[in-house]
Amino acid sequence: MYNGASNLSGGVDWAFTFIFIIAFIFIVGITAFMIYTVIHFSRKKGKPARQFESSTKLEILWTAVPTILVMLMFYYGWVAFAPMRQAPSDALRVTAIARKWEWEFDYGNGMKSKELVIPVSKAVRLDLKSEDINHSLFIPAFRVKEDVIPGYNNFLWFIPNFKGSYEILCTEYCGLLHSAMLSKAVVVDQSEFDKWFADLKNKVFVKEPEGFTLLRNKGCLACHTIDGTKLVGPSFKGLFGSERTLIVDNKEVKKKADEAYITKSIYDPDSEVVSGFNKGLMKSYKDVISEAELKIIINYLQSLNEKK
Ligand SMILES: [Cu+2]
Repeated sequence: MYNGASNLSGGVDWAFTFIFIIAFIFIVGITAFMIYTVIHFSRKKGKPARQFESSTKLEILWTAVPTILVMLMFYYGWVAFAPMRQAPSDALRVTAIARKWEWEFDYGNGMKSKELVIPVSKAVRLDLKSEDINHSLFIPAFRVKEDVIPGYNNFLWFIPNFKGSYEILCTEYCGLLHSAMLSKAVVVDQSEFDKWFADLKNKVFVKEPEGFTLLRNKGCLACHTIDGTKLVGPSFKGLFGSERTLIVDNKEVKKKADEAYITKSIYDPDSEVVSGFNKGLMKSYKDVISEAELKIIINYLQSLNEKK
């Protein structure tokens, strides 16, 4: 018997195969019939043209056959689709968070992971949440895909059949680094999962600096790193107090990265862009980051320089 990577993949594959076979038979059949007609009924010398009236038999046939085929396609599609909307109530529930441009999996109680680690042969329900714009979560091997829309509670579920690592993609174009919005579903034994889960729990108690939490939750780390890696925007490493070369009105200007500079960079990012980076990629965070939060972030950036 067919055994796909998830409990849902068999139904999807069969619906696809069924539609494909019918489409294939029709394209070959219609093309062959067309070629035959062109040759057989072409104008020949001495042969008068014949006129045909309607044929009830033919009309019934070409109405009934496509109707049956389309209803069968609908049936197999429905049989595959209906279970996708009925998640078992005892499924492991994880919130999948989408933001520009990363996935995060929230196991509750502050336990978050960049990869979806799940036990094999157990139902998993992903509640889909977007923190900014429309995304779409796609796990090709499991044949599951759902849109992740801000303000709308969507979900998907599946039971992974085998251990292994499977790709997770975003399939709704969401901006510059859309193609890099990737993660993995790692399917492991129950015992291995329990161990991983316990580790995750322990990590929650190691408190991260408040400034870092803010940078992450506001989405800053999608474009800026704290380890010196250059992404869409400059890294935060060594930023505070350094001399920056900026492009202001097409002219190079040198400026020290102090409190006022960082405030301006966050609230009015396009007015001064660091040389070598592009204008228009960052919106103003005036409505997103309050002044109190800004203070915490500035203190954190300052602290990045203190520890070596
Ligand atoms: Cu996306």
